[in-house]
Amino acid sequence: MHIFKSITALLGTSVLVGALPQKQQTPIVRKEWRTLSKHEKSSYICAVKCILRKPALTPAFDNTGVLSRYDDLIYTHIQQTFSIHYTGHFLAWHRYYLAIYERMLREECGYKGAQPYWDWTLDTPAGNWASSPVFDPVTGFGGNGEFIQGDPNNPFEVPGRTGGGCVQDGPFAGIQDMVHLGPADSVTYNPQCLKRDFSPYFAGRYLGMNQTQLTLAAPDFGSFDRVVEGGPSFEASGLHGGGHYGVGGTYGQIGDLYVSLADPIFYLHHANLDRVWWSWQKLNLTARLTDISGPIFLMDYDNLQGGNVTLDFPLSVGVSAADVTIGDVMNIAGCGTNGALCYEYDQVYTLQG
Ligand SMILES: [Cu+2]
Repeated sequence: MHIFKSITALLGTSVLVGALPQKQQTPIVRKEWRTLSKHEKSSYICAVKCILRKPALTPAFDNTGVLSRYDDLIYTHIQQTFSIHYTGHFLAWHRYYLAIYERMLREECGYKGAQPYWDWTLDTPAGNWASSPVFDPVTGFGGNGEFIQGDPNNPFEVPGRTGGGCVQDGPFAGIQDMVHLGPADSVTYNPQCLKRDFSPYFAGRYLGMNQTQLTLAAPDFGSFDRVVEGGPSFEASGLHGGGHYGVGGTYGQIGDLYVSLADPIFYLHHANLDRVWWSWQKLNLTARLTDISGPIFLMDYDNLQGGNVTLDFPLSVGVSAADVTIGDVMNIAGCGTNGALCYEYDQVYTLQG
């Protein structure tokens, strides 16, 4: 975070695309992937490919793996990994981050639509997982990686994993240097294919409507966030881990906490997490537009290292946009008057009684 502050000071404000993600007055509407037309799907994927090729704004360093605008975002996520997960601002940070990605696709790559979301409840139970339209080789993001034998004695093996190698089909198959960064926090150039390691079992267990309802039923933001994020172990997962490990398993990039966004499906998964948060907010909107809590520091739920975040807590996404506060992103349809964001969802989840 601090490194970007000094870079911004060095380069002046010209590298910033603007303080707010969208300047339009009417919210753009995010829709579910499978409801997009064929043309909308291909123009989204085309814009993703454009961002993957656009030169990075992050100043180059020795052996840099930060080559593209797409990498700019991965880099800032790597830098902040331990300060934006298992904290009170986890959802707010990722909400802002996603809006910046959406803006990059629109303003830098000519994409006309809104960021699509992936309602994974539609692809459960486990038996439906691999045939999700999101994984379609022609109208989606391609499917699983080829099967790689794992290590059954490794406690970090994701239960039910079925792949682990390079993706075999779809728009990102066969690209030897699709991913430049990682594994984990490595930022030196390391060309890799995109890997996936589906766990239909994991997805079925943590991404169904039962888990979504359990999440929506949380009485306050603090408990809501903890149900979404779950605990650090596989058994304690929530919706967040369900998507990461259901697609990424042990060996796929999206299962790697640092470089998870190297898989473009990350953005559809997180859009749906954001939609779950917005659905929860809408159950009692007036109160929940300002309901924020949870620790400033990683897993510091008892506040032994610091306090809880508040609405004026700053969020930084590095070179791609100016800092905002949590308060700026509480309303997704603020449109400049009530915050930094200006989008809506075509549908939200409701709490089933
Ligand atoms: Cu993250």
